[in-house]
Amino acid sequence: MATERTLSIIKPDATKRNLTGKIVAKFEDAGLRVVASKRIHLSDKQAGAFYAEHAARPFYGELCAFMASEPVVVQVLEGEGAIAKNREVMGATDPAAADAGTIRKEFALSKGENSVHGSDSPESAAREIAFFFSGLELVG
Ligand code: DAT
Ligand code: MG
Repeated sequence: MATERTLSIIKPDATKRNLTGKIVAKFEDAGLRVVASKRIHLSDKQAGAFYAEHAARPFYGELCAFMASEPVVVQVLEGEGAIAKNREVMGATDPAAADAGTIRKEFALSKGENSVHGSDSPESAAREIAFFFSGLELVG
């Protein structure tokens, strides 16, 4: 499997509860490497642009407001099969359905406040990394 990069976001519910380090440790323990990282506070508009693919879903307004409610930590993770590996470490969207040991099982509060975002395909990863980072900020 090829070395890949994926976009990870530690969401407001997790930064607020001071869980950034514990979440990054889960990714690092799985063999993923942080090659870019920053803490930012999204505006409602920026959150809306990032999640534009979900604009028609009933929870879109709530999702954007939540993502803009507190700071987030956006990171690029690199490793073998990083896109799938990151999703595996995150666990299912709904923490009630997430496997034991996953970030969402251990830390997520609900389907909406679920602690982490991870790109779901190579195309999403490329778009989402470019949304937050310039090439200069990716330090492999
Ligand atoms: P994922 O984050 O696992 O890729 P997704 O892309 O389907 O899940 O949805 C994006 C985010 O939207 C998700 O992390 C939390 C929120 N969301 C999804 N389904 C929801 C629902 N039924 N109710 C409230 N929020 C939801
Ligand atoms: Mg998704």
